[in-house]
Amino acid sequence: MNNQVQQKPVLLFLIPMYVSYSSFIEPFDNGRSYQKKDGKFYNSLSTDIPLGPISISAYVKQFVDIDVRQIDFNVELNHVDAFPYDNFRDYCLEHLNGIDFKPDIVGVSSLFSPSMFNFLDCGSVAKELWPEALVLGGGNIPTNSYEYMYSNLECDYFDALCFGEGEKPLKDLLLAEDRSSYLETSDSWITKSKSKPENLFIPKHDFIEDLDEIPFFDYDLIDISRNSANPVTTSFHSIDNKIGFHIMTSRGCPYLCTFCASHRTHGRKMRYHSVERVRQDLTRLCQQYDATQVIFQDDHLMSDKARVCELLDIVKELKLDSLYQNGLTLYALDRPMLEAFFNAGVRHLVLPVESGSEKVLKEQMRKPLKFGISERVAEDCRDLGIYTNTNILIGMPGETKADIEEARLNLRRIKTNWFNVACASPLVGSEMYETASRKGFISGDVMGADYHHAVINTDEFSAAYIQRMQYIFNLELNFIYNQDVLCGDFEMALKGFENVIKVRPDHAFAHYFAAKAYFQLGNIERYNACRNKSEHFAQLPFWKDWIEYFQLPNLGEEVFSTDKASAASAAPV
Ligand code: B12
Ligand code: SF4
Repeated sequence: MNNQVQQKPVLLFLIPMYVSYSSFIEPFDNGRSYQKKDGKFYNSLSTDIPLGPISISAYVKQFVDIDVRQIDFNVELNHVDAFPYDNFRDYCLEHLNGIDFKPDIVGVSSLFSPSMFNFLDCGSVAKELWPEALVLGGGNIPTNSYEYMYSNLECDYFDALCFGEGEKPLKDLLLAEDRSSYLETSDSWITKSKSKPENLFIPKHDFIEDLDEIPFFDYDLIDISRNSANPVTTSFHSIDNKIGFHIMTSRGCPYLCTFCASHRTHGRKMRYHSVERVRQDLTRLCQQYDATQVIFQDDHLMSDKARVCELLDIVKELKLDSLYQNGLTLYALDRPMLEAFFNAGVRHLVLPVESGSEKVLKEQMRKPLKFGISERVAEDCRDLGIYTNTNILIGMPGETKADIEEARLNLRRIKTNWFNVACASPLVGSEMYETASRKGFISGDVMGADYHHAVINTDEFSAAYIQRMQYIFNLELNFIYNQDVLCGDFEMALKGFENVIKVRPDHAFAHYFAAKAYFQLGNIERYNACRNKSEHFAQLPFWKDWIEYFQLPNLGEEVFSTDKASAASAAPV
């Protein structure tokens, strides 16, 4: 009798570090960072559950007996005590050299342009270590940049790159008798030879129309306790380090926002999981994985309001906390809808206001949104007790300095709790990228375009101007004209300031405004502590400049008025 056990083929998904090596080891001044045991500061890495690979895994396992594993370098790197490497590749090589299995297929998955070179490193290390393995790439990066990757970067180590969603293309590849010839003939796989311009190959999406055909995602691929130290979700106001499970109940978005690249991978047509299926998944996450919180990642959750109400009922019934990381379409958030969110326990929403200029919203962003709606939604949320973050972009091609000044004034009317102000980034795959590159507006590294660094120079403004204005907006909207302070909610304002201090302990403005809030609350001990810190950090040249720019008065001089409203009067005109 032959006792030899037939080994299943192993498919290994690799998730590269999402940020570039340089921004990992030298985090931006205005970004999130954390200190490792080696004493150095590193950029924060998001550790959201990668839904692409766990969806593909669940789908292909229906057809093929395969052992799927996954290494998410963002999770791994959040757990190392030091990073003594000169580049990501050396780390990747050492890590993968140490694993105790040999994959037959390696699937590198990446969604974000800044991770392009780490994505390539994963592919090249995989081929070096396991030359026999089929090395594949998928996600937004190869979907949008396959030509550039094969022709300019000569990434021969990738046997093929997947265009768009990967469930069906990978299933068909795994089932193919001759995988090499399948890759050469499939419409959704791009190989080096197919990508040569003379072949005129145009890849096509191979979507699953009814998302219920994908079984319950393979959450077993991740170790949730390691993923849960997620700097993104822990920054949510209502989060108390709970274990959050990401889900996506629909795919696609019909809108045409010029700065968005999502449609390139998922298309513009809405596709859904049925409400019943969402109920089953959420119930299973609660029962089998002890989930207490779910994080919806849908691009356009609000496309069907009646469906959203049903989903909220399920969330409520299962007593789940729920987060909506992507901004929800504002026009759909009328008062009854916001009440439905509140009744389902939602206490935090992200508002994609994007601009304070109607002209920019309409002409530069093609966003179907009236500024008045944004004002109303923020006010309703405050009234109901839903904390809001508001996303703002500045520096779109076609935006003028006058538009930016108009936005700067108008945004002071949005009664949100916090603003996230970003420099418009030309995401590869977006219309904005096409426009900006056609007009020669892009300077610097678009692959690194991650909303922290301005890279667009137009006839109207320079990237340096946008970079500076982004920080002015940030300081002005979050500190000088902080809406919690203006509304007299000093406790809430303090949460925001303390959050900033947690990630930037030398933030002189956060200490300054925290001191003012403590004073208003009558906590003189904390007032003194924050005031001392603010004065200490105000000596740093960086903060000296900004204090001078905003002409911040010395704390002791104006704060000793007991009139609460005086906090607002400290704002310079
Ligand atoms: C959730 C999400 C996040 C999460 C993290 C997601 C994660 N870990 O998976 C967080 C909040 C961290 C995040 C952050 C950011 N995000 Co984001 N995000 C998304 C979002 C909304 C959903 C991703 C998702 O889960 N999709 C669902 C799954 C099922 O699809 P998928 O991951 O694409 O996988 C499918 C295919 O890509 C493919 N595939 C994927 N991998 C593989 C591998 C193989 C081998 C194969 C064959 C196929 C394959 O098949 C999968 C199944 O169909 C997308 C938009 C979107 N709809 O995809 C934007 C998106 C990816 N984000 C985007 C951006 C710009 C950002 C930020 C820069 C935004 C910011 N302001 O900071 C940051 C960057 C983070 C960083 N550098 O650290 C852009 C990226 C475009 C680009 N070229 O860079 C997108 C496309 C949105 C947009 N507006 O265009 N994001
Ligand atoms: S930004 Fe959001 S609403 Fe606009 S097209 Fe992209 S997914 Fe749709």
